[in-house]
Amino acid sequence: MTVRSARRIFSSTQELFMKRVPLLPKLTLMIAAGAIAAVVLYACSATETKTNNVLAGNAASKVYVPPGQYDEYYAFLSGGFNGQVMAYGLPSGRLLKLISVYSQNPETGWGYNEETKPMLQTTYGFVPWDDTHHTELSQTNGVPDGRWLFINGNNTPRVARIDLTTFETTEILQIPNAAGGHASPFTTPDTKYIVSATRFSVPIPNADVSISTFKQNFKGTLSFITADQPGKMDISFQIMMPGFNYDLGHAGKGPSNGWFFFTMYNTEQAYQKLELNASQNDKDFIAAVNIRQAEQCVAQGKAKATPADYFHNVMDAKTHIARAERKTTVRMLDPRECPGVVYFLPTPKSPHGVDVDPSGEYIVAGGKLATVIPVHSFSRMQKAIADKAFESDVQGIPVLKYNSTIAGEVQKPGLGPLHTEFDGKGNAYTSMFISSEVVKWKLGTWEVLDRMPVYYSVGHIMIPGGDSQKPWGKYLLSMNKITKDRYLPTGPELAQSAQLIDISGDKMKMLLDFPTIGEPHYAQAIPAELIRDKSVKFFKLSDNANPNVTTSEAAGGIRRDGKRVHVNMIAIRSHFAPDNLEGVQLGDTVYFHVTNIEQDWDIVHGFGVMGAQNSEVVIAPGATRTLKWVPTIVGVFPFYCTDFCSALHQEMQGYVRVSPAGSTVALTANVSARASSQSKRAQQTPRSVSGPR
Ligand code: K7E
Ligand code: CUA
Repeated sequence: MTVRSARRIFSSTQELFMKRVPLLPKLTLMIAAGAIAAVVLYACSATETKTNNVLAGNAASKVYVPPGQYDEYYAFLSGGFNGQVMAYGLPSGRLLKLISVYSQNPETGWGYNEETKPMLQTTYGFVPWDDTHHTELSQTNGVPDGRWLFINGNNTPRVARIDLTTFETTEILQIPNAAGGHASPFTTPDTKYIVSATRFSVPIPNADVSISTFKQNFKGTLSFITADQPGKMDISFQIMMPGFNYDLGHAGKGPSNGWFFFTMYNTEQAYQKLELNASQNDKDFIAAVNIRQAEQCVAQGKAKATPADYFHNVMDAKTHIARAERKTTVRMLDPRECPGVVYFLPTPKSPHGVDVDPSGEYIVAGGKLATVIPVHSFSRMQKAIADKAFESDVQGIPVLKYNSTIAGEVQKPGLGPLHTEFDGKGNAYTSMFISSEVVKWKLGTWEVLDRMPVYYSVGHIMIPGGDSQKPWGKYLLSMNKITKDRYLPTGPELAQSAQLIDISGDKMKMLLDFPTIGEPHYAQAIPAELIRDKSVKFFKLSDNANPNVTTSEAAGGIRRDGKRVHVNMIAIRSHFAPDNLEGVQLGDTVYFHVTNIEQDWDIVHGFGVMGAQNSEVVIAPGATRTLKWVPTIVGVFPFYCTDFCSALHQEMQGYVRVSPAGSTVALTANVSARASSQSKRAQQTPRSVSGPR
């Protein structure tokens, strides 16, 4: 009980007295009522403290993972405007790893070292940042399988694949004919396709036109990307759509498998002051895309080969070097040429999320300005299509009647419904951005069952597997945009937060509150055993096909190629070899190719050189990483290991001497006495790799 509700008792006690004993002097009454209220208040606060402590104790034990023990789930939270992905353990909320995707990361050298730079290549050149919104686990038969994690790039539309055996980004595909890859990278139940839809309509192909020609010239596209073969992501086809804003998507499943649903807003086609002008229509749409029909039309040659400009970047599994390939065409489908490929379902009002329940029958929209949560029925939609229950047509796309597809509406759910997840037990949970709560309701009866306040302004919520056919419905994670007074102040900018809620019982229970990095929009989670045991511990040195690999100390060295100087170097506890380099001249570009020749789990070395206008690199055991360095002044510059790897980590260092251009100092690479003696021993045995190149 709170002080406020105790006050309510106080005043009602007062009223009671007033009614029953109207003749008593008012003052006596006040004193009597005050005394009662004080007792009530005291008793209440005492019980409250006790109950809270008991609750808190319970909650703590439910999220407590003792030192040395593993979490039950891996959770992958998007990093929002930091452009990366964070892996957390649940229920503890422990941060396990920041996975570099679209943003350069000086902590590891991602996007700074030569091997990974091509991953960030786009038609706009090297793009060192993006905005990630939605993580999506690959699925088999509609269930997350722990093979890959996909993540969208929202700003420069891209999709990325993260390999969950290494937790490394292995592939990035740019999406052409698009602007704002927001409805992405949601998967079909077999991971045959992931999708990306334009958030912002633009001229397609993009062109220099007046913005006021929006209605004539601006279009949207829906991209279907083949995703089930690592290294081979590609745009299978695009569908040209009217110039609206496309927001979110989810695949059908079970009976609706083969369909994809996308929300859209700004059907008003406003191009200025959208806040006002795109909120006029009472209903916008969900687009229902028939994938099989699209595939058929593509097979019949109805998709036009359309010029497109985009990059496909792949990290080679053997060399650990990324290559970027430019592509020039896509197949574009016009719904007018392929009847039955898209239908519009009217949906109130400026819908945001669209979520399909585990049975595949219900399609739930989050109408952020709507007063209800509208739920469409897939079977009713099919009947409406068969009956041609159309109310109109938008650029060749039939609009179904609202009443012909709607299954029900959740009444008075709260304010600002955004996203819905499912527990697999017939319940749905919807985030309410404006009223800052998670609302639990029942599929089929649409009744609200429970509410949980969250702090504050929740965006997405996530149940492990909660958008799949088999949710693990034990926990719900609420990802909140605003934390205000929740944590110790850290200046004007505060962390976003995640809150873990127990949903195993009838009533939701708040368990844990932890700050997050960047702004997680969506997240995915999966039982740890589906990933844990497949985790790679080190890269086999014998499999390292990087042309600049150095597999033994004896193989290290230095060589000049015009103005380029290549250093082949190994790192092992606790030295580099070679560790003294001379003969570098001003005007040279130096490439340090460092191979970590350790073959042991978690033995990582780093490499940094003084004055480098780059970053350091971190090198996993068995891997080779190349740091480019352009010296700007003459002198002697130390380099050192940046990862505290061993007792003699501080000894893990070397020097590189830079002489004036045209100097006669010979190009030499010395190794330390210890490395040198090891080299001699190594030289007596046959070497798999020839000396410095
Ligand atoms: Cu609602 Cu980008 Cu999915 Cu943010 S999005 S919350
Ligand atoms: Cu190697 Cu520190």
